[in-house]
Amino acid sequence: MNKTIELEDKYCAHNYHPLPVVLVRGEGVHVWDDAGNKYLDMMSAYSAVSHGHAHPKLVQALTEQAGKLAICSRAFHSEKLGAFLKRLCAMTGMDMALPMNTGAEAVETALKAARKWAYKVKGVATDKAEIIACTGNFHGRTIAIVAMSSEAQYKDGFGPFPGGMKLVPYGDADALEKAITPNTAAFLVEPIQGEAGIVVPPAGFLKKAVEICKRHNVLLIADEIQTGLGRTGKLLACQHEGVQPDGLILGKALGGGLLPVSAFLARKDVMDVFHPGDHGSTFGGNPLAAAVGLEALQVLEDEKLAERSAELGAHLMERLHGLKSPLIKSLRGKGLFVGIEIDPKLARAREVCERLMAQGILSKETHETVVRLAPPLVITREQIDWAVERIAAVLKDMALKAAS
Ligand code: PXG
Repeated sequence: MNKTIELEDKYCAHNYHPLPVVLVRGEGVHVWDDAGNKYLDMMSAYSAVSHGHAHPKLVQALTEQAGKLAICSRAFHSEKLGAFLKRLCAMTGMDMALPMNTGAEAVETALKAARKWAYKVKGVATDKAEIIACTGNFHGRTIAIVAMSSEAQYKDGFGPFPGGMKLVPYGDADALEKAITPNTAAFLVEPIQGEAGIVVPPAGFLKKAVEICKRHNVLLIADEIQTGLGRTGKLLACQHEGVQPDGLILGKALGGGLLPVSAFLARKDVMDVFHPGDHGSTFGGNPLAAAVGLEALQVLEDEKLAERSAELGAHLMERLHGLKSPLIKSLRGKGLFVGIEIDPKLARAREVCERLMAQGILSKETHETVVRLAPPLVITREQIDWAVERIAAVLKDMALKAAS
């Protein structure tokens, strides 16, 4: 075993099963391993690297701010936090934002906001508030969040769980309406389920869901940690259906591929439930995060990353449809957020990823059957074509093996 991997294997908890490659450098859409091999990154750290690795403008914003003031905590004001959140609110059509670091923290923030809004504004009786989430959801890994999971492994050994969570089948608006009671605070939903395997709900689902939520005075909170900031071909995936959520959760790409930066955004009447001391985080909204986040939004607009994702995602999908491999059971996604569902009778998605790695493409399977393709949004058409040729060769080889 490679010495670096051996060390990690010995001292790092085994809560992941990485592909056997040690990455040492990244630039744009490429990463390099410790032996100097170059790979096309078709995963972008689960969409955290939408801007590409080491984007020069983002690295400059980071280093300039790091040399000036990196961390000061929210006990004090800092120069760029207001400007960053103003820009974020203006771009997403929200009134206010609460900055955090990781996705799970921002989801936790959303849950707390929804509950407090239910008690203080909607008038739900103490401790009766309910949150409705969807089967197949992935919102992170805290205890409150895995309490909402329909995946047995995410919960196994971590109980007891907080109550007040309900699940409805993803994509089923009627089930949502049936599940709502006078105690329902919020409906939490991913516009496209990433971890579930790039699952796109039936057309019109989000639009119906937002109408139902409005009718019952329930907050629709969109978890766009993975789908947001251009990944699916619009700034927000909700915009494919013209939906403006009451609450919005962003993370991953908000940190420009350099830092963990997340935020919960909402209408003013929701955000106003928070008073000093109710909620927070030492690092949330730190000067470094604000400087990088602000520049990440600027680059997103300047380089038209959402538009690129729409155009190049359509091209990638068209090319993949052209492969006609027996291994491909279905192709799903929007923009540069694509899942290739592999027929489990013929091959394992993990093996596809391992073989792609040998061809210079990094990706990661999800749920044993789906190969995820979500490259940095700065990828070019030529680079996509290069990747599709290799994907075609790998699938062809594996189809021959499966047939023999
Ligand atoms: N919501 C969604 C939709 C996500 O995809 C989270 C919340 C949680 O974000 P944080 O920053 O707390 O991981 C995610 C995360 C992993 C992993 O390595 C995480 C995600 C996707 C795939 C793997 O645990 N998404």
